[in-house]
Amino acid sequence: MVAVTPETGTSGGVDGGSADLGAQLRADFDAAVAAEERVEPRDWMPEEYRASLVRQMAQHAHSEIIGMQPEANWITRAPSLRRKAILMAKVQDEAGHGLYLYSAAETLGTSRDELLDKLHSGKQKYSSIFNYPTLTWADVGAIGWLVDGAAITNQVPICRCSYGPYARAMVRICKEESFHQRQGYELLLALSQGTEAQHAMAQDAVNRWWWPSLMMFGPPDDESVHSAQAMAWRIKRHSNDELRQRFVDIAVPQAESLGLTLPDPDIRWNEERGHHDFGAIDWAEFWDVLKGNGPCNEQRINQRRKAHEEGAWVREAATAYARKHTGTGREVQA
Ligand code: FAQ
Repeated sequence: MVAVTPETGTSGGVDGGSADLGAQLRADFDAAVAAEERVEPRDWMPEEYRASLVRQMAQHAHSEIIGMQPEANWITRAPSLRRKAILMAKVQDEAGHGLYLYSAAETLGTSRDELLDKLHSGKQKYSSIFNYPTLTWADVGAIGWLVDGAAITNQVPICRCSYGPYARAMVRICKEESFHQRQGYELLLALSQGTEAQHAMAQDAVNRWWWPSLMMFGPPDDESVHSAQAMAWRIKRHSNDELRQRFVDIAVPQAESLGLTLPDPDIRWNEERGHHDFGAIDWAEFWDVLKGNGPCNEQRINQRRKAHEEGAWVREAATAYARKHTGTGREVQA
């Protein structure tokens, strides 16, 4: 991989008169990616590659921190000290994931401040899944089992993403998500095997979270505008539909072990395909949630903006502390 120097410039910014050099850099970049070499922050990369990574990583980071809200809703009402401690640890982990991902995105020349501004102004997205409410304690289990389960299915392949800092951040994130998935499964199993009312609560949560979890993988392949290029650049390794199918195939036997059903009468094993068939997803609902019309979009973003405003004093104190101790006056990122 070619490191960025004043001659090569950054991100496709090869100065006029150097068209040959530009073509060579791009050819070297394409060859290195095809050979499974990792792209590192100081390597030359096409501007579109950089922008595509910032878009996906920012959306991923935003999802982690907004994703703290639905479960945090239950911390004060967890049914036991053990459940409360587990839930607090999980929600803290999600904040940590956001931090790794914002830091990884910063290596592409963007700042956390800038990304948070774009989240707060609605210019960047976060996952559709976090716009649904957590109505009962069983939702904490359903989120762990289904939402974290879908997240792992999607994110394990990103550990092999061509961009080094993103791939490395994903290794630790996936290990933690795996713990999250198991705690959700264990929580749902306890409810499923509990009283009739507890079983019904678990079933109701699974009924509400199943379809939105399938939507997490993004639109069907023929409507996925970014997939082809992201796969060519080895940012994504599998298409949205491939990963969605993988998730369904994993979830079906797990639901059986839990003693719960999935709210889709069309799920059945297809011997010929070697996969489970499943029913049609309501894509109108997905696009509507992305437009801001989900049950909790407004609540989530308002809460996020409020938390940011209320944290201003912490950022100011950290900046003052850094000035005092480094003497450089360097601003601390928000
Ligand atoms: N929600 O062309 P594609 C988690 C947008 S983390 C909202 O297929 P792409 C952990 C997409 O951005 C969950 N928007 O896009 C946790 C694009 O719009 P744009 C987040 C969506 O990037 C658990 C447009 O639709 N995970 O859960 C969604 O190739 C529990 C066209 O789509 C990641 O971000 C959606 N579901 O594929 C935390 C993983 N799907 O940007 C707390 C990394 C699509 O042009 C508690 N990201 N869109 O305006 C990815 O793998 C990909 O970005 C996809 C989308 C698969 C999400």
